[in-house]
Amino acid sequence: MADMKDLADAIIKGDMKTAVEVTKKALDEGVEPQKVLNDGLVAGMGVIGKRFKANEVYIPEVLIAARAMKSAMEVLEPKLTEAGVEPVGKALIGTVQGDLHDIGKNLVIMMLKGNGFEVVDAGVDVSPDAFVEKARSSGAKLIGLSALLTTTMPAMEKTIQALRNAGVEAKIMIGGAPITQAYSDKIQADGYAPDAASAVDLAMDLVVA
Ligand code: B1M
Repeated sequence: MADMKDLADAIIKGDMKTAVEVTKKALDEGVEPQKVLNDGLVAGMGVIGKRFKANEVYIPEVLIAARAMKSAMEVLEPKLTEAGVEPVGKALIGTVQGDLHDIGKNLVIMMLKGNGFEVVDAGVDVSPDAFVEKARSSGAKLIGLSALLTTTMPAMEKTIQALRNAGVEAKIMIGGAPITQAYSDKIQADGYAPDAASAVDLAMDLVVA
């Protein structure tokens, strides 16, 4: 039987092959996709995050862990999205200019898709102008900005200003490890979510309720 601890360990070791195999096995055995995500993938990445912070591992180890997580997420994503039937809304989600972190953003996207949203992934290092252009071309009713670096937080404010100045009326939510509710209030986002699950609740409140 697939063990979520084995999956978390595979992510920690950056063992892509095992991470994909255990993810597939767990899904074949009927383990809830949400459990695979939280107890396996996110748990493993959380350990890497703590070790990186404590200087116990370095960027190469983090990169191979991220690569293992991404491969396993490719297996998991269709199962998470299967839960959604009719799209409940269209969202545009990206990581702001100067910031290349995409694991959290991708989780938010998966969770939104899993809860019935149609999502356009704007990618990483997205400039304010590019957000405006993608907001217009997609017609998304919800725009999500992610930032993981304190140095890229100001790009969120610039992006919000650019969107408002361009007359984009979509609701804007923000998130990422350094973001707080106070910062969200300060830059006049429509909402802040501390994690991917809360992002879904917030998205529902902003565009569905
Ligand atoms: Co980076 N990095 N990194 N990194 N990295 C952090 C963020 C850092 C805290 C590590 C540390 O020093 N302790 C630190 C930032 C310090 C700061 O600004 N205060 C840091 C640094 C400094 C850097 C570099 C500058 C390192 C260097 O080159 N010297 C560099 C910057 C590159 C750039 O972006 N320009 C860099 C590079 C990298 C890698 C490329 C090696 C890799 C990214 C790989 C990738 O994303 N594809 C990486 C990683 C993996 C991390 C850590 C270890 C893990 C981040 C992560 O994926 N967490 C991180 C340390 C840590 O977090 N402890 C670190 C797991 C993920 C699920 O969580 O993204 O927070 P998170 O997302 C959560 C919530 O925040 C929320 O939901 C998610 C799921 O629950 N959320 C949202 C996120 N976005 C949201 C959007 C929403 C709503 C909720 O609405 C739209």
